[in-house]
Parts: sequence; C-alpha cells; structure tokens
Amino acid sequence: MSKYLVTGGAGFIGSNLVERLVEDGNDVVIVDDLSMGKIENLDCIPKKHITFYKRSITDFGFMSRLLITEKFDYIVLLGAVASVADSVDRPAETHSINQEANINVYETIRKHALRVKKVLFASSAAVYGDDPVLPKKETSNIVPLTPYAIDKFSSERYAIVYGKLYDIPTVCTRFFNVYGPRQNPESPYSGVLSIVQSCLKTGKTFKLFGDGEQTRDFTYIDDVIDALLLLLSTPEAKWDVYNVATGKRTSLNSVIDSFEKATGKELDIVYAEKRKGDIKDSFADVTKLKGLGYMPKYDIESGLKKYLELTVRD
Ligand code: UD2
Repeated sequence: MSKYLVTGGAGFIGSNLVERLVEDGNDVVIVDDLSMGKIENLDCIPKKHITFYKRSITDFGFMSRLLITEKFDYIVLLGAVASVADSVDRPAETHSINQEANINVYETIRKHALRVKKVLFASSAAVYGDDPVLPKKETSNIVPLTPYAIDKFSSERYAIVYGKLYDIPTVCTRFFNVYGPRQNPESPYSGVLSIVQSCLKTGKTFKLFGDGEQTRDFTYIDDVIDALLLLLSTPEAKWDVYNVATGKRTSLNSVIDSFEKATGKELDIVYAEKRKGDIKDSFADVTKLKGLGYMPKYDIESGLKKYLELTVRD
C-alpha cells in the first residue's frame, strides 16, 4: 500500500486514476477546487481510502504544508485548467494554475528534501503546436501557440530539471486528446467529444470551430490510466517525457460521423470561425512508451462504444 497525492483528482482523468489506485489497495489524497471536477466523480470510490480537500493548487501555503506533513510516496500532478481556448481568454490566471502551482510542488520537495518514489507531471501534446511534421515524437520541434502550451512545456522542463539537479524522480506525460466517462461537458472549454456526446443526447446544437477537418489522436481514458500506472511503477522512467496516445489520426468530422452511426442520431451542427491558437493536426508516435510495455487497447470505434455504453445511464 502506498500513499498518493493526486491534484485534480475529482476531474475526468484524475477520478479515473484515483479509482484504479484505490482498487489496487492504495490510499489517495485529492486536492481539487471543483472548477471542472465534480465531487460525484468520487462517489463510487470507498471513502475509507481517500481524503478530499476542496482547495486550489495555487494555495501555495496549503500545498506545501500538505506535502510536508503527509510525506507522499507518489505525486501525480493533474490539476490544471485543461482548456487551450480558456488559456487564450485568461492567460495570467491560467499561468498561475498551469505553471506556478506545479513549481511550488517541486520547490517544496527540494527545500524540505522530501523523499518521493515518483512525481508525475501531466503535460500536453499542445507543446508541439502546428509544426507540420507528423506523427509527433518526443524529440519533435516544440512550437507552443498558446499560454496553455507554454505553461505545460515550462512545468514539464522544470520537472525534469528539478529532478536531475536535486535527485527527485520526476517523469512527464504528453497527453493527446483524452475522452471517456466523467469528462465534464458543461463548459464551452470542455473536451470536444464530451460536448458532442452531450449535444447528441440532449438535442442541443453543436458549435464546430473551423471546417471539422482538423485531426486529433483521440485516446480512450482506460489507455491513459494504464500509461500512468506504468510510468509510476517503472523506476527507469524518470527525468523524461512520454507521449500518451493511441497513435492514430482521426478528423473531427469523422469522429462525429462515428458518433452518429453509433447512436443513430444526427448532430445538429452550426459552424463558427476556427479558434485562435487551435492546432490543425495532431497525432502521436507512441514508440517510446511502447518500449516500456504500453499497448493501447482502444481505437476510436471501440473507445466510443465503451464511452457510450457507460454514459447511457447518466
Ligand atoms: C485537448 C485538451 C488539452 C490538451 C490537448 C492535447 C481538453 C479540453 N483539451 O486540446 O488539455 O491536452 O488536447 O492534444 O481536453 N471544438 C469544436 N467545438 C467545441 C469544442 C471544440 O469544434 O465545442 C474543436 C476545437 O476547436 C478543436 C477540437 O475541437 O479543433 C478539439 O478541441 P478540444 O478543446 O477538445 O481539444 P484541444 O485539442 O484543443
């Protein structure tokens, strides 16, 4: 049994991770301000094994005290404003959440010489920007187009540099477009597939930014959780960054098509201007993670099928 801290643990990826960690017999402390996360996401998890703090990770004093007193074995930094578009609208606010709050964690570990088995920082494919070379390898050019991408890249580099300078076992993931149950569709900044799913269900109109020919490497949540557990439990995976994706490229139009076929409903679409800072094409080379034993189990059809099965009751 190990003790974990998961920031953003009531969110989409966070709550799915916490569920698996608790199933595996661990204790988990969650810090989440519920800005996008939901306390209901934790309903199915036995309370005995989780401690929940409704706090912002930008509450630096609180975070430092928590780290010092709890002495975590593993720290997973998922707390963030996950929306690229939101960072374009609120660059200064998102900077403190997406960058400064993470550095506060690394700095507390350094200053107090805390012994941790692994610190995992969740970075993003957004760091690759619009560089035309595809698929994206971890060594591909970094072309951040938004405050979100800059903050993710910066937090990632700080994780690796703090790790090497002060001997902290850090590792970073670059998530591509993750989807699945518990992704909150309620904000215009939500992940696109959660919005499509919700519009199909309620009959609301879906606003499509651009022509729908933008491509993404849509990755089902269970594959992401497998990747996280693998990186946390592999000591050699440190001071390094790994793409986490399916390794397949799908256009937004074609994923909408698959959704319509699977549900037998037609999505009502209104077209709008491409979003500022939006990336045209993104998909991953996952060879590096596969080298550690990762094997994605879902393609877009099987992932959508499971997503729809699990959300039909909501
Ligand atoms: C997603 C993640 C981001 C990052 C990145 C890595 C979310 C919210 N964002 O950014 O955290 O890890 O992937 O690859 O999960 N769109 C519409 N209509 C809508 C919403 C979106 O057309 O109502 C478009 C949007 O303009 C974009 C595409 O769908 O072209 C995907 O948008 P997104 O916000 O789901 O994801 P992305 O790729 O910006």
